[in-house]
Amino acid sequence: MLTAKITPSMMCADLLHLGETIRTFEENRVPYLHMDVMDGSFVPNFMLGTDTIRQIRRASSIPLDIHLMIEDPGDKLEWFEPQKGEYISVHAETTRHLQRVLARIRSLGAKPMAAVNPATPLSMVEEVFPDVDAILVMTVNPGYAGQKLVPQTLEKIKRLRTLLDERGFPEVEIEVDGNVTLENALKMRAAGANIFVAGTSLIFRPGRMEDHIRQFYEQVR
Ligand code: S6P
Ligand code: MG
Repeated sequence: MLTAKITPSMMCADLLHLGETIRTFEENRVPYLHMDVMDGSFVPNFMLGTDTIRQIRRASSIPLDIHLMIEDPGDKLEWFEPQKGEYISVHAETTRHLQRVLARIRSLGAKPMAAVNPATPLSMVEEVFPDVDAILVMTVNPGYAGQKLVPQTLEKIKRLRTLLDERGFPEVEIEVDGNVTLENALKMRAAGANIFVAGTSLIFRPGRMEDHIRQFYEQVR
């Protein structure tokens, strides 16, 4: 089983205390920071721009996990200056030449990830298993924080894990994004996910972030 990792969704962080939040994540050895990029077209919201990404990269030693919820990400990849060790995810729904874009992410030294919305079948990403480090299974419809889990995505995670293992890609990780409560994380983990986007349901819920991180690692191994 691949190691469980937490990736806090920075769009949920309190912007007025961003520096302290990043310090807390560094002290608690959070492995990635999830950066949501929304273009108001593919998803009904605007979020995190290129300057914000650049600034957070400068202020933190934690590699980024950049989730591009934008039309034609292949045309805009360089805007985000992908760095070695960072994950870059592009959606199967918006990327016409998915294999080409994933290969380009890899050639830039970053870790390619293909993302699918709840209603998108896994067949949309099956042919790019050799080109990815991870598949991102959206467990809510992208656009907002604070939504409820789309329940059938749990079974989808399980099917994906089986498919990856059967096809000879046991090292390809599964990231889950949306309503990752502790309770849902346990179910997602049992289904085969290993990278967990932590938003308002987990790390940014009331209480101390360090306690939420500890509790996550104690329970979701
Ligand atoms: C949603 C976005 C996510 C959210 C995250 C919020 O479109 O891609 O990364 O920020 O899901 O977490 P929660 O716990 O509020 O659903
Ligand atoms: Mg996201």
